Amino acid sequence: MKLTSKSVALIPIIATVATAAIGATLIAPPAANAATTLGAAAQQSGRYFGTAVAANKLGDSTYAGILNREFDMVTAENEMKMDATEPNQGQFSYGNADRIVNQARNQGKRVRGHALAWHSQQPGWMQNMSGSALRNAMLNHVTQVATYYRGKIYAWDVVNEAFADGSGGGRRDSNLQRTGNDWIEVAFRAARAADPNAKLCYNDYNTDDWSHAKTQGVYRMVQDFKSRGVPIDCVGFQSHFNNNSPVPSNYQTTLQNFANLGVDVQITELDIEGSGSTQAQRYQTVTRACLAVSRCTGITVWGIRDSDSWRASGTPLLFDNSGNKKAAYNSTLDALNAGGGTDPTTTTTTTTTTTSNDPVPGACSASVSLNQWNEGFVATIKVTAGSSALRGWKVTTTLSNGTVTGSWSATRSGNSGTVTWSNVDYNANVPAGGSTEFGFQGSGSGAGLNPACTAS
Ligand code: G2I
Repeated sequence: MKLTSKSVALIPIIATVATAAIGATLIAPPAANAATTLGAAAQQSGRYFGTAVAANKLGDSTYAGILNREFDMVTAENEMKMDATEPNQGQFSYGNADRIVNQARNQGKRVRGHALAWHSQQPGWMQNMSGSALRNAMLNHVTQVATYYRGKIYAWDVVNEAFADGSGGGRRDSNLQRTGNDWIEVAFRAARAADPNAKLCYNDYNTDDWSHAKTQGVYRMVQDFKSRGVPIDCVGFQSHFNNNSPVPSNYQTTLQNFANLGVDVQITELDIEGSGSTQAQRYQTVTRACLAVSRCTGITVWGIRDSDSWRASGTPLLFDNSGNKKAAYNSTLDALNAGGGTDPTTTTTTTTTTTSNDPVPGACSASVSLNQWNEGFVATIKVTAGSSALRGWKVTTTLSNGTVTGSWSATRSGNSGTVTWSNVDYNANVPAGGSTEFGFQGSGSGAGLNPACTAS
């Protein structure tokens, strides 16, 4: 039987895993047009495939070779954290972070920023601060770092790991939390003001199982933020898995339920301890879960080779210590090539209305997800390419009784009446059938936006 990417998709996981167990050479040959790298394979459905990068490894030719070949999104593993970027209060240090950002951008890769505010990895001067002095120092940090990298970051982990483990579903105690429960939303507003075009994410671990109290706690926060217009665009699921913390059977449900709140979801620090076919199967399960959720925009693994991992002894990554592809690499690539439904229909919450127009060949369509409350609204516009890729796009919207007060991921002309939006550099290219999003917030009513897209 000749295997095409479609027929591979239909083979039960067990069969794929059995093949993977025997060795990489026996894995079903990819279809003639299948992509041969993780980044290219993810791009087929408009997604990315990224990795964490350490600045001090960029000179390692094996490491840099795999990085440049396989990945199209980069996260600094440690170099953008608070202790690295503001070692002394008011003195910012971007050398190592810049090496990663510049290397990525020179290679045409995008960057996830990690992380603006976190209870951990605080510089010494911040660790013992409290009250308004700490609140102001945190806000200044968010503003300075997001401003410095303005325009260069696809998505920021604005706040990292702010919820407690265990059964309560509440916030983690920390010096930042003790400045007041609103510290997270204030950080998000500061980040939006500093870099209006970056997607702003909340990022955490142990939030993969829908039944866990921590997952529910984060969900309620995101739901609350969306209902009050706090600028949040995405939720990151770190997804550090091992036998004590396995991939939950409801993982896809979790991703979908968060996406249904009107945010993108991203797998931000994936690693799965193990080896051979068991590990390969688990990577495939995670990849398929992302592909099945239209707002799951990409996957990042937390390092390149096993030896690069913070959990090196658990061999949790896609390349072995010598840089060879593991069975988990092949199963992940196969899953990406088999594809998944990037569903251009916007999923909406009860307070949301959706309109869309069908793409015609070579053109594009736009749909709106509107979150309206008494005095204002947040609109997310999804631009979907027709049967040809887009190299640039324009969307017009109508605002009869509202005014735009802020926007992201598009340039704008006008703020009421007919408002015209065009792509920014990083979202000009949309693959055939793929999609990208921009958004805006406004005062008044966002009813009747009626977005119309043209390729430009
Ligand atoms: O702990 C795994 C990840 C959990 N989510 C947030 C991520 O930011 C976190 O990454 C890890 C890095 O992979 C480690 O590399 O964060 C750790 C610190 O929180 C990083 O470890 C640090 C060590 O603590 C330092 O002693 C060391 O100097 O790595 C530094 C550079 O190797």
